Amino acid sequence: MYQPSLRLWNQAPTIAPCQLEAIAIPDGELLWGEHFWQEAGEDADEVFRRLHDQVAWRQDYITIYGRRQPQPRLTAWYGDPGATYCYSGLILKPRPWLPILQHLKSQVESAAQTRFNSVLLNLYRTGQDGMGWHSDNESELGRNPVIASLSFGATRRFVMRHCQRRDEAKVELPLNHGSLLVMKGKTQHHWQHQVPKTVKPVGPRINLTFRLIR
Ligand SMILES: O=C(O)CCC(=O)C(=O)O
Ligand SMILES: [Mn+2]
Repeated sequence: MYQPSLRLWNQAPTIAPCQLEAIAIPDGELLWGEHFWQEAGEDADEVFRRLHDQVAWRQDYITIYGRRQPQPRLTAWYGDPGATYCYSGLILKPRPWLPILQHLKSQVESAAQTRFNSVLLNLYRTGQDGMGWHSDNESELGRNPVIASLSFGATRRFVMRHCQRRDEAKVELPLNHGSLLVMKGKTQHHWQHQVPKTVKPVGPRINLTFRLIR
């Protein structure tokens, strides 16, 4: 699964406060909880089912090189009133919080020791759904945003590359059922990330990225 040129998540992790492991990368800060949701004593399968059934999933369209095409995944945007988010030419007005999302938010806030007011959800239906290279660096996220990424369902590869130093080894994390990855500090200035498509048969995956819209 891993390529030798990649820096792996489990190289010399150190335990940080809030029981997440710090992963050392240049020009960025990552915290990782491989079994975050299970360690919180919660049922990850049940969360997947509830999110799958209760979230108002939508198919958005984006224009790439003049061609309008469906995003290769379903999405949803929830948050406090006024937490409007613009990315890839889309303007997302928040839906009001569902109880399940409020519960997830409070658990993640206590682990990441910060406050969030919104969440972007992605549903990757099959391996043909994915997300291309990008940074979460929209102006409404502020200068050094904390992005907390919670995953349920099938494990997908999450790959990071340094934007300025292409000789820097890529970082790859298998974002598995119940895992939490927090990206903070200067990470969004210096790194891009993606969830590559795969021809391997994989089941559905739901990812939530909690954010603070300023
Ligand atoms: O699905 C993931 O793990 C990544 C999602 C992501 O990068 C985003 O929503 O901006
Ligand atoms: Mn992102």
